[in-house]
Amino acid sequence: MTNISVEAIADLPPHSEKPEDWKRFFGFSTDHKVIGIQYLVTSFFFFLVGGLFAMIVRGELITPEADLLDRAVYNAMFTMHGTVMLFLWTFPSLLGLSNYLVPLMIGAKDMAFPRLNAVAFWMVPVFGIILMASFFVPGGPSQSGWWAYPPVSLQNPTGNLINGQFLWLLAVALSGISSIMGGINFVTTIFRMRAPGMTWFRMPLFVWAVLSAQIIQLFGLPALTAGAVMLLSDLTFGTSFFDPAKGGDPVLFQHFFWFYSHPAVYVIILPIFGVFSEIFPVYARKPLFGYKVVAVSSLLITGLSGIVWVHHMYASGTPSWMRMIFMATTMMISVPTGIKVFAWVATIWGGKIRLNTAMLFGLGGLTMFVFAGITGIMLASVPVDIHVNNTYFVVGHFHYVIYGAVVMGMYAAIYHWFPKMTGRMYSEGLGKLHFILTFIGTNACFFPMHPLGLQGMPRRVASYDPEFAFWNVIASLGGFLLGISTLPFLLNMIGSWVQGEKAPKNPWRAIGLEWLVSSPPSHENFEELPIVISEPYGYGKDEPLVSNPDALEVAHATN
Ligand code: HEM
Ligand SMILES: [Cu+2]
Repeated sequence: MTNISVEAIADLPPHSEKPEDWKRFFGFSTDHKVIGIQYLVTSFFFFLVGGLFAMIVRGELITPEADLLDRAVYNAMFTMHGTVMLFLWTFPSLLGLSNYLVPLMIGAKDMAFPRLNAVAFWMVPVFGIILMASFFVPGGPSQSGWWAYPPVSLQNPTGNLINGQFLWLLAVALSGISSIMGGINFVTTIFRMRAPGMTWFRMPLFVWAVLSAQIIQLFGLPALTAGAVMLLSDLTFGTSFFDPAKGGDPVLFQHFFWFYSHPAVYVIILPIFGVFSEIFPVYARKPLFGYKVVAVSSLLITGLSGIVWVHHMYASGTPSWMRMIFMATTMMISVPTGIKVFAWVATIWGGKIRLNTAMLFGLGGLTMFVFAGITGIMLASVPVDIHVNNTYFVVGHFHYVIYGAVVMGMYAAIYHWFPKMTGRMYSEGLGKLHFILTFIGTNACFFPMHPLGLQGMPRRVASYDPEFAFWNVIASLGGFLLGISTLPFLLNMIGSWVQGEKAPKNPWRAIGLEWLVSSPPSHENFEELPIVISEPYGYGKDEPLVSNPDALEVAHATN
């Protein structure tokens, strides 16, 4: 079966961009690999910005009194921290990874709509600037948290049209539009541009995961964007969709918000599940256990993700019968998720494990995810959630997911594909130092939040009762360690890219189309399309992946 869209390839601009030319990273490029790296680098910049805000928040919380910042500034800090981390780091960095890998992994020469792809990327710095501009308007940035719940988010004490909340809503709406463009592009690319022989069940699991995640974007984002626009209208034009003072319904906003924002956590975690599925077979040198079941479980998670959002609203006056239904649907998601965890453990089990930096981050991320899964099931149960709702327990749970699994999984991916992306090898010594600091820092920072929450420390407060001081000091020290942990990473990435050892085509002896082409790949990826003849993850089976490897190689030798 051939799924090549001729029109889409003909749409590519005729010029050829040489992989050695670094200037192309600073301009409007339509090469999915350049766009992928542009996304990754831009989002890492914002990761550092969001991290700086986190350091300020933890700096305030190292003592019980609110002595470092004004309370309003504190509120702005955690709001901007959460917003930057989600909309400017997590989503764009995952899009960057997906952009780089998906066409290579399915044997395509580019994404289906290369120009749309570039436009979607360039919107990221634009809404980043809009969001940062809120530091310079009277009244400062939004203080209502990344949830932006009304009626708090409808307060506008300055009375100005351009205020922090307005800019926040504008940035979020633009981010939604950019992500919808990305969703259309990925779904089309995966459906229409697979190389000959790349059937559904020969597709790498990372591609299955990206497909499942991007389907969520297409059904969920319209709800969030609609909610944001209605809120913007309440704030700016005095309509009363959500304003209780004028007869509006603030809980309605929560439905709009969580109908998207719960599934969004799978938009974030599914690609990381995909990374785990790619990395474990390579470094354990075994086929992935239960490939087809793992593939289908991604789609199952996508389906279930749409019917669980009310678990964020157990304490919002939701009637008991409804809470019970959503508790049941939420618990159901642990089934396909558990299947994946089981498959990874079975893959690693008894393998010849190579503990390089990429694998360490993969294993570390998996461990952290399992821990977060346990606290997640606790939060899904109505009685537990009623007790710890809006305490630090919740903050601890989601940072285990988002730092432990997502950030560590992202690091695993960056190390694993670094030689492919840059044509250079990274330094294992610096990489391992980075891993150790990250692993200790994550646990020291976020574990203490669980006992704090169980003891009743509320979230989003600048000061607290001195009985909570002990765990908060540890959390703050852990947070600062995490800040420091980014230094060896930066040093490694920049240093190795400039003067690392030259990387061969396939340094990890991995199986996958991306490893058949040169490092870094040429502008067109494949001179001649690969013809896929076997299933992925055939470690130890000695089967060729494509019937024309020589054609691919010859084409690249001339490049
Ligand atoms: C060094 C790393 C980090 C530290 C020390 C840290 C710390 C914190 C703290 C203390 C809060 C405030 C909790 C509250 O008042 O409710 C918070 C909130 C939050 N964090 Fe982090 N965090 C870090 C990394 C991340 C990352 C990587 C992400 C996402 C990718 C993230 C996403 C969030 C979100 C969404 C909130 C909620 C903000 C809100 O309530 O509006 N954090 N974080
Ligand atoms: Cu949820």
